[in-house]
Amino acid sequence: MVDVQSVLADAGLTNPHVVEFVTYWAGITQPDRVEVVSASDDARLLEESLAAGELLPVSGDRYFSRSYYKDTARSEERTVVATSNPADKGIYNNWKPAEDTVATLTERMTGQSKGKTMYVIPYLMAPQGSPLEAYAAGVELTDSRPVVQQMIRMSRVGVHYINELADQSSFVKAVHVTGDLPNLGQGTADDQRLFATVADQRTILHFGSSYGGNALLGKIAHGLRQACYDGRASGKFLAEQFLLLGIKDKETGKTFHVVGGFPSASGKTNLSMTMSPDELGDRYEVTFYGDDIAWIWVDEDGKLRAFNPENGVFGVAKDTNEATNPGAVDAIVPGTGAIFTNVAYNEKTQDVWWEGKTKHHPDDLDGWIDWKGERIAARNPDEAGDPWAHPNSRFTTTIAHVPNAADDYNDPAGVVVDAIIFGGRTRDREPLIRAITDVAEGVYDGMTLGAEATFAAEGVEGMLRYDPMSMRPFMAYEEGDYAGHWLKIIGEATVKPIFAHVNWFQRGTDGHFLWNGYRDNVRALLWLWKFQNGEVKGNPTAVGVIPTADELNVDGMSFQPGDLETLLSIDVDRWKQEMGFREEHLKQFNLPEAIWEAHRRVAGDLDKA
Ligand code: SPV
Ligand code: MN
Repeated sequence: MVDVQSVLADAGLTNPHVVEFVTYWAGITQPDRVEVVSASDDARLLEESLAAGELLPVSGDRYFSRSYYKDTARSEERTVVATSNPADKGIYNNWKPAEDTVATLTERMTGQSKGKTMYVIPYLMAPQGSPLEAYAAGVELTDSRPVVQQMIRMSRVGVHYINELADQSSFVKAVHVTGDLPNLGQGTADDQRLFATVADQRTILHFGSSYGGNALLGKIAHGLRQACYDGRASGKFLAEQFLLLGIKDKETGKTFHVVGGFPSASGKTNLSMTMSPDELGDRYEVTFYGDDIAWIWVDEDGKLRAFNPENGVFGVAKDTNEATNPGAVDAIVPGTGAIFTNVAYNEKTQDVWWEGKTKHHPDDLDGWIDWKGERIAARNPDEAGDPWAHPNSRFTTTIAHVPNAADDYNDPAGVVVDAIIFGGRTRDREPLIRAITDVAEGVYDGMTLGAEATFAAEGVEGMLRYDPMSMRPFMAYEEGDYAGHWLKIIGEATVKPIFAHVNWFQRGTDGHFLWNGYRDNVRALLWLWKFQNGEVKGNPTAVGVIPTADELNVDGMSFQPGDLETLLSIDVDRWKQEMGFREEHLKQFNLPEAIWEAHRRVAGDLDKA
């Protein structure tokens, strides 16, 4: 048995609640060694992983990591939220009773870290000193060294974050056990994996993966699921899967801060890291705060504020290139310490590649191995459906390496939220942007957020896959209560944010995109800023205010005839059909009356249109 108490004491981790927690779980998982880690241990841990072959070197002090081939993404079916209150059961959260869930996981984890090291990761999901600090601290126990290296990039890791806590008992207890990956029955009826956030015990127990959101417990399980629950239990904040960006007007020195929710494959990472279009770059500078999570609260002056609780970016590698996301490309260059997971790797040149990094894969196949470790030269390199990199391959880097990171991204006071936007990939109906000034209508719009199903077979033609607030996989309690909590928090702000819905993905009948997208998306947000400031009036419709063609700055852009008009108008018939789909979707939840009133108001205005 490891003497946990002396290991923690030697590391200066004296918080008695932490000692108790680590001792208890070390007794269950039975590691051979226990080690406390801080960010300053990164270089040594990387050396150890290179020596052990867990990581392979990528040129310029960067790293390649491969996960087990059946362990390459979050598993939503195996993820549950457990509490002692059945009223927390929602449509999406896979609610389970806390007691049974803890018992099952305790049993599954028993003895599973034998022969391994248990790393103790004290972390903070917030800039240090923030008003939400009581909800931000955590200690993750993991038996995977690469998980430590990822956590060091994605959160703030160090013993002092826990020692300096005002309330020493206020930290999330997070336990990650990898398990015997080849023998967990992934995807079968006897799947042993289980990823639980025991929200009312502030305990996260994840068994059976070493990948991303299943294993980096600070990120998704704490930063979203647990924080979603804590935000409502405390009545103090919202935790959302939102990007956070700023647009600075260099003439006035003012910055417009935007948070936004986008269902997957709707361009959230690219928008979060975007830059000004060339024509507007002299005046406007776009700054990066976060690509995946925002915590939002009302400060003592009644201002709505937000920060990104993360310290890094765990971005999808596929299609990341100079044109789609130049900021990301710069953030993973040599010297950044970036980690690449499940991309293709060249054993000779120590280079990495993924689909969309360049138009065509490298011509010289020598040395290349695909994400599963197969030699590319030994197979048909162009074989359809057999990509070099896994479609969910990732890069991990810190915000400090993002070239346009905002100067104040680390400010514990956060920034004032001016706008809340939603945007799902939609091929018709949704205009480029529609502004919503009414809070209930804004929350209603978030609750009806969705994106077109990736495969036609997934649903009815023209019907979205709804993803309320882009929180479908992270909702911690009942969706109607969630909407009510949103109304409460935004209701407390003395200056209301403006809401807006955006869509960069409208297509013509021949399939072409009506809008260029990428950096030009900033133009829609600049219109929103002007609208909020009363500088433009827009064109009011049943579903919000849409820019007129002369209000939207499209200098330097070109359009096919009629496309700009389509982008700046609504298809009333398609909207009426959508209202029927929305009603069915919303009926599943125990919604506050204010949301139904908003729905009826929009429906009534469409009938008059
Ligand atoms: C997501 O899946 O929404 C992510 C990546 O942000 S993961 O951390 O794997 O959940
Ligand atoms: Mn995400």
